[in-house]
Amino acid sequence: MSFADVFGTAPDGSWRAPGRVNLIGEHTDYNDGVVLPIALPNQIVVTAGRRTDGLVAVASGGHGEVIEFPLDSLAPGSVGDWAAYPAGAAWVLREAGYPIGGASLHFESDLPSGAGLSSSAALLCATAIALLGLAGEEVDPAEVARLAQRAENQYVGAPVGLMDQTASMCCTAGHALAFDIRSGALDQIPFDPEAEGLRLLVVDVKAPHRHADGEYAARRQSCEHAAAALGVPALRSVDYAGLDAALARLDDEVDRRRVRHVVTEIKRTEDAIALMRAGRLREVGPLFTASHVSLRDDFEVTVPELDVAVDAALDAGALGARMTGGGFGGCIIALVEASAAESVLAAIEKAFAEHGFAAPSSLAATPSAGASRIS
Ligand code: GAF
Repeated sequence: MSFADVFGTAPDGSWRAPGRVNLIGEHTDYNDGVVLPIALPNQIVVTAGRRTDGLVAVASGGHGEVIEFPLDSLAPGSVGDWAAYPAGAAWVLREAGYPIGGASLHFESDLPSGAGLSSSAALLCATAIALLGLAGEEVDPAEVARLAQRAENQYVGAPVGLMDQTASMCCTAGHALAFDIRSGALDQIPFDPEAEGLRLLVVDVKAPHRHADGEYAARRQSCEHAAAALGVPALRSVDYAGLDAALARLDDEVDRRRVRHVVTEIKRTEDAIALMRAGRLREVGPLFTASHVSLRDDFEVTVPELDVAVDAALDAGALGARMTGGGFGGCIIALVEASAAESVLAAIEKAFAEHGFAAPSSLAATPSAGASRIS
């Protein structure tokens, strides 16, 4: 069903916000670190029309069910389920003083949800730019990302970092986004694997998310606890060269492993950015693999499906492979020679069948443009 079918009026415009995969720099964003995502071609499209009754009305996909909520009485937690995201976007814009009004919003998506590809951030960002667009407001994309993160933290109650929203808003086609969270610097790094005879595979391992929310919050707490014990504002302040000395000052064995992941991951991300800037993408492969090992053994956010997919990709000749996103399910990425793409995918499928896992699926990893108005 279209916007007109659901709401009986013509829309005033449509906007889009993409999902992302992170090339490297996992669980570093809430430690003031560095991340390197690309936006995907998969996206959420919102078609929107102004309303004069002070309501926001949202409808999703092919069915006509409409959820309505009054703008004036929005408060954290007041709207639940998937509509919490558009409600959170409306709430945060009002809190920040933007003069947004009532709206009818119709969402369509080809971005799988629950696959670790940032469908939540895309939903928040798409809603935010649509509401701002209807109000005639021009807002810097990085600022929209910060507002979307605030909505996810404070309205939805998920303690996520700033990577996903910034990727959805600020990525550009043909580039990976080197985002230094501490300085706020956004650098577009040319990323064109095909030009070097390579391909980036994204494979959804179709694992059900297991305790993802609680485990994510626990990882974040552990990092904050360790930073406080070390007397630094965030783990970014722990120098790679001083890592062993810092670890020796921590009593808690689990915190020590979490810190080792974060500090080594920030170093790997900086190294990957330098290699990509120098046109040496092939050499990034081993950094991907080292990242996965660290996420598996020190940060403990992988699940068997992610580990089996990575191992199968490497055994089949991938230059590097790792889980991407928050973990506990989701996707892996693998950097492969273009000529090996089919055989690496086949090897992952075979390994999944042997382990009795649900069949995985793959997506095109074309580095795409961040959120924008369509019409
Ligand atoms: C999730 C979060 F939303 C991000 O902020 C980030 O922490 C990521 O997990 C791990 O790198 O996607």
